Amino acid sequence: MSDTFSFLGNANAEVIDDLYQQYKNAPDSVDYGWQKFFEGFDFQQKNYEAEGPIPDNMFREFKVINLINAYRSRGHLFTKTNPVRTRRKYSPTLDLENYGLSSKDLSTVFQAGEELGIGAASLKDIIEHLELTYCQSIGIEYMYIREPHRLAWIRDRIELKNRPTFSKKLKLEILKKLNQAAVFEQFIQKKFVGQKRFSIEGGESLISALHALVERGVDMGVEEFVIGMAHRGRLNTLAHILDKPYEHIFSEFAGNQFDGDELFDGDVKYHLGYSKTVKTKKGKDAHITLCPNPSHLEAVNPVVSGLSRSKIDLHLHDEKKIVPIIIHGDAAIAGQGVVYELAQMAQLDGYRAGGTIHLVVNNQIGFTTNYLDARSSTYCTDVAKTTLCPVFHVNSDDVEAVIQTIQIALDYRQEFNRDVFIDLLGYRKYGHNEGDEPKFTQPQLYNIIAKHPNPRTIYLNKLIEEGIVDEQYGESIQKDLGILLDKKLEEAKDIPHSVIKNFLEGTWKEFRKATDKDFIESPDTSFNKKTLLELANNLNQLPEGKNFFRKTQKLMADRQKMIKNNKLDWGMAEMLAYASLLADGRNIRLSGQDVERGTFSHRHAVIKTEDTEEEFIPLNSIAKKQGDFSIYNSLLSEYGVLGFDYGYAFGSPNGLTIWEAQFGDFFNGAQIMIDQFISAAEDKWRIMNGIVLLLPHGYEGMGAEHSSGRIERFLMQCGENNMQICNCTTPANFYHLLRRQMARPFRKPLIVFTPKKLLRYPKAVSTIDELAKGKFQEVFDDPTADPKKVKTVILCSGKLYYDLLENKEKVKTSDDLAIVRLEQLYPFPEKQLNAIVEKYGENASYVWAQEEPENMGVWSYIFRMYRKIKLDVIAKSASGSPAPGSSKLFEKRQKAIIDAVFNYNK
Ligand SMILES: Cc1ncc(C[n+]2csc(CCOP(=O)(O)OP(=O)(O)O)c2C)c(N)n1
Ligand SMILES: [Mg+2]
Repeated sequence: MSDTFSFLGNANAEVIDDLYQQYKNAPDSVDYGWQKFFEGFDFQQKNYEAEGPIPDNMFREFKVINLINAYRSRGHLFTKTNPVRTRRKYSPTLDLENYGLSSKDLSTVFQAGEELGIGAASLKDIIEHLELTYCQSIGIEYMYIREPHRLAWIRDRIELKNRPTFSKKLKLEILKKLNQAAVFEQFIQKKFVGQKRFSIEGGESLISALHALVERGVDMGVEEFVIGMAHRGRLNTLAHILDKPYEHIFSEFAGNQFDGDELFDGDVKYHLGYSKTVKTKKGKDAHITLCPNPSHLEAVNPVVSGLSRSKIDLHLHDEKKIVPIIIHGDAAIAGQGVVYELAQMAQLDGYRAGGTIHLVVNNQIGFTTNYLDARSSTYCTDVAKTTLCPVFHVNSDDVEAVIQTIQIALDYRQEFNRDVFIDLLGYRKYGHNEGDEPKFTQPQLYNIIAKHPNPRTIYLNKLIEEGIVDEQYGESIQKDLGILLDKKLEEAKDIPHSVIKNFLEGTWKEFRKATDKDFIESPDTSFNKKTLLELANNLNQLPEGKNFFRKTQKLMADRQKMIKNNKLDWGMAEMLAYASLLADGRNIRLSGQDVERGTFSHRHAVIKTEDTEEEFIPLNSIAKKQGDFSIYNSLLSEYGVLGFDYGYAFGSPNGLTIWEAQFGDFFNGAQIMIDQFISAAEDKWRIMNGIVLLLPHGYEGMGAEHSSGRIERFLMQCGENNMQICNCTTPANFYHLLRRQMARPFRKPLIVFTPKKLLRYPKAVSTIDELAKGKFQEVFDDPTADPKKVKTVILCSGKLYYDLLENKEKVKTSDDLAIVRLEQLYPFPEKQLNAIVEKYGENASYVWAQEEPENMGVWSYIFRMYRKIKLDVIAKSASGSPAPGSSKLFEKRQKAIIDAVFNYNK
């Protein structure tokens, strides 16, 4: 660095110096203000000795520049954004003295005003401009943005255009929306005393913000909005943004059971999803989807992103036509790690959704916990900085500032397709819910809040002062809405059952709910053999004229050989399942850690050229007309990524959406998605989802981790056909299972425990006929057992079968043993098992064998599910961890299981 500006003595010198060098090379490449500034600097330099002292006025110009930059980067710390509390004190302040200036300089005219676009101006005017821009109701954090054009976009937008004018018409509209937000809450407060509604009072301008977002968005070409939000303000959002009829909301308050279905458990009113096409004031359509939301805060976020992405991929084909909106609480956004996971996903190829608008309903409290105990960071939004997203902190009592912020944020999002955060600083009028007493924990604050006028009153008074409306107007809009709400409450009394309107109704209209009968047997999933062979051939061709790694060429040759020898391994069957679905026009999305190659190097769905690392995806060139195959190595997250793919599957019921865990164990990082969504969504929200989870599972002496995908946890959560749990032993069965997922007129989550050892195990192969014909087999009987000789029927699942088979083939005296495999654990294949029992008779002994400890695996589940026979168990003894660390100990225990099986009844 040259030291032209080193006298400034801090980081700014370096920045200005760089800028100066840039100016020297190409004057037009720097902002106009800086051009003028450097022109002046050069002029001064020419007129003084080059080595001579910097003239005092020049020196002061730099100090003013320093001050301007201080406002830009620290101004947000000194705003008037908190409606009910004085802010914490930060230093250094923006006082002149901290920048080497004093009140004596206030009337001096500085060239540095050019930098702000106001031309040469007195220091007083410069400061006034800075105060108005950076220190009123909006605080802006953006100076850390590294791309100069994004930074300049925000700076110009706020410094040059930060004086919005709202027309009288718009002001009346803003008042109307605030009136709706406030009066609706007050009405419910009166009519449903003490009932939980998680009022938005104190943050009513959220509704104004969302309304402005939709109106402006549609004007800019946005067609859809996908919203994820928690409890706070949800009913108000449903009523005033998604136009959910008041009478339906009131009917739910009355506690009516949901329509029709006794088996459908439903959920509390502030969790249900909803979607609707609403009309904007210009008569244009806006399709808005509010995702159903579990209590588990922030869990819905990746679902919103995934759903939005599926809409982009499948029908919008343009990130600018959809806006994902996530509404956070201040405590939740700071405390929940999934927020960080999603922030990291936002710009990744496989997980981007065009930039999310994050709105924080910052009421400065989480349940009873003060913000000082809720985070270490200054702001609850500080996670935004990890990915250098701009953050706006706005006083939510100043509704015009809120709307102005929304406009900038939306424009920024549409320009750059990046995430943007808006921190709406308000308060919570009541306790956490309406039955809660906040004065137990925040007596002082709630004394202040009790006296604080609501945002509607504040805005009404502002408009009265401006002469736009009078007091009577305010009273009349309040009264009119009250009359309407009374009428709707009466109408609600005539609704016998609450109506649950399926969110994503249109997307799912061709699917029906599954019944018990659907699971008795699997549908035919055969596929024309000739076409399958053609697909297999196309799949294993490398493109001409490209340079591939020798081992890759061998891999393709080996796969060709597999087809010739009619012995298809696991990876091949998986690829053919995909190829056959793609050839039928289905889209497939597969995501997870290292899925492109496959953790165990068995998939190779993405092949790279050796010299340029160019990607080749064979599955995308298997047929002239085919569906899209998308595969993405994910970031190292389970919760966020599974949530995203689950959301994607919501939007893509006609495509196959798969998430694979690196090892089955690691799904537990995404346990929340399984508990809150995958296992329970249909029962709570009456929505289906066809997500597939591939969880590598099996005991191979790798230690306590990497062995178990925790089958027991999934089985424990099964009921009412909520999901399918399978553990296949043949490539063909896995192939049919994947095809089955698309073959039925309904969708159910599918959890597949996938093998590791079997990926290369010589006996775990299938023929092309086994793929081309038939269907998924829930149970495999022992193909060699003679029922007349069998005394013991071993029931098992997964890879243990092959360990037992090896031994059976070794031990000649095992004719009295049948080894039966359960390939599907849930829905429970009762009919198929009954046939087994009928075949081997009631006198045979039935034993469940598993390699997991007795307190894990399938044992306690099958013991509960199949009570018609006496069932014994062979398993390792109960244990705290799934498997031992020592491979010797593992082998010993594994042998003990096998010995116990073969010595049973002897
Ligand atoms: C993951 C999770 N942990 C705990 C809770 C229980 N809980 C419900 S609301 C709430 C406070 C949330 O505070 P904040 O995010 O600021 O939202 P607010 O209620 O203030 O709008 C808590 C702790 C929850 N729902 N989810
Ligand atoms: Mg809060």
